[in-house]
Amino acid sequence: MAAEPAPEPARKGWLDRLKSGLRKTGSSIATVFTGTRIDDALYEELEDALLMADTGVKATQWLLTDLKRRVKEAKATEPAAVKGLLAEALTELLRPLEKPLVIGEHQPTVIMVAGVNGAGKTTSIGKLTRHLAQHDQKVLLAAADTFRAAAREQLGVWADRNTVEIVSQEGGDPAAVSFDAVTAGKARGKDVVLVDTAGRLPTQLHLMEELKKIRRVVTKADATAPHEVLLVIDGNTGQNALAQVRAFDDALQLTGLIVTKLDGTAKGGVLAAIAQERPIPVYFIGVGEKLEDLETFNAREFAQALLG
Ligand SMILES: Nc1nc2c(ncn2[C@@H]2O[C@H](COP(=O)(O)OP(=O)(O)OP(=O)(O)O)[C@@H](O)[C@H]2O)c(=O)[nH]1
Ligand SMILES: [Mg+2]
Repeated sequence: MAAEPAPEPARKGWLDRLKSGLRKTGSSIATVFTGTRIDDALYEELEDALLMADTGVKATQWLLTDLKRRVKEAKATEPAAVKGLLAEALTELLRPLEKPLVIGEHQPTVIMVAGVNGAGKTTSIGKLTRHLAQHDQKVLLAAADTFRAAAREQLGVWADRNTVEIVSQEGGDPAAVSFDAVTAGKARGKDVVLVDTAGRLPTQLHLMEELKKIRRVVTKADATAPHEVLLVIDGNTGQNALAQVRAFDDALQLTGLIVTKLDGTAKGGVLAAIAQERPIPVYFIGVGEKLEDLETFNAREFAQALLG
């Protein structure tokens, strides 16, 4: 295994939280390797543990095949060595998800944020705003969740906390608010416009149409926008997360994901399933409710946290 530099202190604190969030998954996968022999029973137990961790049938099979090849190549004889090889296999599978969000190629960079109800869209936008402000980016928020007054207020609170401007309109049309925000972002020289949308299920077709409309109308305000279309996924959703990724990607052509609530009871394996079926970059992961609880995704760190 290649030597990696030790993580810096702030990042380590966050890693600990990710690890404790994924502890249950980690310990059930780790017990697979406590025996003394590499045999069919070990692989069967591992298969069960991976499936229990939301890895899904396809990604689990892929990992097992890849792992067996690695074990053969390395001529491994100890279960502990197999665990190390699994970490390698998982890291490689997750690697395509590791990609930074690039800001600065457009002025402003327009980022549209979508997802099911309660996934953590608005909270993630608040955290992302802070992250961007720390990198000296001027941010404008668009409250395109116009259905509920509470939703506008919630985004307003995040705007105040971050002291950034917000475009909002009582009971307005979400696409119109988004159009205004992109236009204002251009006029006011903002670096980033973040568009918050209302939660919806992919099965609510009229609401999915509304999202597509927001996307189209944003393009009318700026022919190159939206530059990023992000899906926020609750890490606790299990295999349904994969269905969400497929449906929102088909409707909106996603450019990135934010996976939230990995500090709780999430099992984490679903990222392997996503990597295998729709490898859309995971720009950030959420590990708590506070402003600073947003981190970039690192395949090796995540694989290690997942394996305990
Ligand atoms: N523990 C934890 N809680 C989170 C995280 N991200 C969001 N939450 C919580 O999840 C709940 C829903 O978050 P919101 O940001 O309102 O979700 P939303 O997707 O905007 O919801 P709607 O707009 O109603 O669809 C809130 O209680 C957040 O504090 C996270 O990373 N970890
Ligand atoms: Mg919201």
